[in-house]
Amino acid sequence: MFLPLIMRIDILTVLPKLLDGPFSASILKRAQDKGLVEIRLHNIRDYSTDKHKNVDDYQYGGGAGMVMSIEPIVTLIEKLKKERTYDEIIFMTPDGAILEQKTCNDLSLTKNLIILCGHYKGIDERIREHFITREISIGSYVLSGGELAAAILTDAIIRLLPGVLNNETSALTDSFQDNLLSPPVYTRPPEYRGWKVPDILLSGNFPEIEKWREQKALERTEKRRPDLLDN
Ligand code: 6GU
Repeated sequence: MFLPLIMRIDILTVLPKLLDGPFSASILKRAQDKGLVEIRLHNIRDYSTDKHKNVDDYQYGGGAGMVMSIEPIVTLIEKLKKERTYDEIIFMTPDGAILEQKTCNDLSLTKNLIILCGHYKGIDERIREHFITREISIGSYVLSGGELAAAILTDAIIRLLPGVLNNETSALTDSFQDNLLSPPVYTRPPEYRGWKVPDILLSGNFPEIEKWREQKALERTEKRRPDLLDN
């Protein structure tokens, strides 16, 4: 079956090397090989007009930490925008909205995304004001840069695209899609060191197995993530 290109993601970074790995193996690689998604890494430094190829500078008002400069980033964004229309220009930053499955679902329905990876003390605020449409954090802790966060966001989006996962239903049964954690799973052997697989899973009684799974998913969610059940 022929599946057309669904999505294009342009990632803007000062450390493209950090992102070579995550996109060159397993599901993300296969999705690109199948032509379902095109991921392009752009080195912001290539757009610096500075004689030392600097992409950051001291912050106005003083204070520790360099700030990513406006010019190279805007040059790059405007070059990309000439070639296609972007649904979102996302900035990866610890002060963004915490990433949730719902956001990944929404973004998986878009066509063209730019993801800008932050670094140093931050980026010139004018980039955020005039270009960024969405700011995303992957959790309440600080990373050295936005690259690893961008890889996580990209992974979470791409695995939702039709044709990416072998079993198309499997993304639908993920933890979080129904606000429940997944139930425990087992494979062979049925007994290992006396540790047995629950009898129900070997029973062949599929309606009962389904009930058991729902029960376990609910128990696990109540115990570990009661916040998911609140809404
Ligand atoms: Cl998106 N960037 C950085 N630098 N740190 C983070 C983050 C992003 N999300 C959580 N911590």
